[in-house]
Amino acid sequence: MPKLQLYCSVLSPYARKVRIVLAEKQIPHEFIEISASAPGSPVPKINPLGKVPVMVVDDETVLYDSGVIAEYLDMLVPAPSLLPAGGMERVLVRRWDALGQGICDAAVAIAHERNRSVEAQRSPELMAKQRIKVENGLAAADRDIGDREWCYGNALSLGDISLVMAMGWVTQRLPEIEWHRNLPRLAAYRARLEERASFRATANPNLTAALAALK
Ligand SMILES: N[C@@H](CCC(=O)N[C@@H](CS)C(=O)NCC(=O)O)C(=O)O
Repeated sequence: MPKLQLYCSVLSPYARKVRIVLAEKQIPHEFIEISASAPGSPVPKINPLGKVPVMVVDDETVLYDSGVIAEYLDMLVPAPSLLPAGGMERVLVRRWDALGQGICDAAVAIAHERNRSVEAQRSPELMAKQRIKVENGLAAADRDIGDREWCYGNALSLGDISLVMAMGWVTQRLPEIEWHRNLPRLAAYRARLEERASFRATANPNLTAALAALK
């Protein structure tokens, strides 16, 4: 097994995705809690994009972003498989991954805009535009998953992991988007997955409190 070092912040939803993959596959690794943007952070020296998660393999190969790291881990430890081996099946699971990722990107953009210290610089148009992406993305997930247990096939995949990390972040950071009221079926899918050991182990305490408030 190569030496694996994961640089990430426990608050990062993208890092949570990687941590769930590591937990599902029980892959030994060193966890380095770090903020990407704190003064003096080593992250920009490791990842030219200055973002977490970043994985350093055997002190030489740097991997980013979360999707690439997940793909590498799935190759390194094939069971349980989180990505079909190839063909259209793999493409479709990567598309689910992209949907979760895209919902999360839009939610993070809203939060960044809202956190601008100068109120006059905040753009309500940008926030509204990103909110539509979050809402449409969640509605598409609800429609396409329907009553099925998993977003693709008969087992957990990277698609489920990305979707649930995105739903978790939206619920926790943008509680005004009350998506779970409009999409109870999708909310039940998420609640079931959040009960898995790997999801519970990677939920931050605030998220747990947010979930408890929903019950
Ligand atoms: N597409 C990237 C997104 C990573 C990302 O945006 N991470 C945030 C933390 S949640 C970050 O490091 N932001 C710092 C920055 O953009 O400067 C992935 O999936 O890994």
